[in-house]
Amino acid sequence: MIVRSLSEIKNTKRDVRGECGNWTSRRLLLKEDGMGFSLHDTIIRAGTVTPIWYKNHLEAVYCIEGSGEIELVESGEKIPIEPGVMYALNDHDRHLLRAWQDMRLICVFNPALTGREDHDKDGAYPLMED
Ligand code: 9YT
Repeated sequence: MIVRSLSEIKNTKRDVRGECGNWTSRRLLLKEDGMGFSLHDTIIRAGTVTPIWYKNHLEAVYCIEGSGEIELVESGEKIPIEPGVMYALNDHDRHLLRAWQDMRLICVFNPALTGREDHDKDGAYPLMED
């Protein structure tokens, strides 16, 4: 069994700050943990807008703190995000993520991230080999 707490991964390689400065992702489970998905406790900074397009991954996101919105690029639809709301990018949906307040999001990625992935110019993560 794996038991891991947020406090023990702070300031380790599992604590990743996006180059854009908009988010910090604390990666509780990674590919090396063998679960078939990765699990992140992510903070999105208030006042930021992050373009995201996970072409290579599926992501489910559950908001537990703060507020913001998703804007789907293709349709223009805007979806409010607040504690208790989950969204799943089951169609690799290209979107803008806006945070009105600091948002704390629990994120699950399939396939699992390997550790240090950061967004590329399109807001995607590459598929990494170990
Ligand atoms: C919601 C979202 O995708 N935010 C960007 C960071 C990402 N969730 C991660 O690596 O934890």
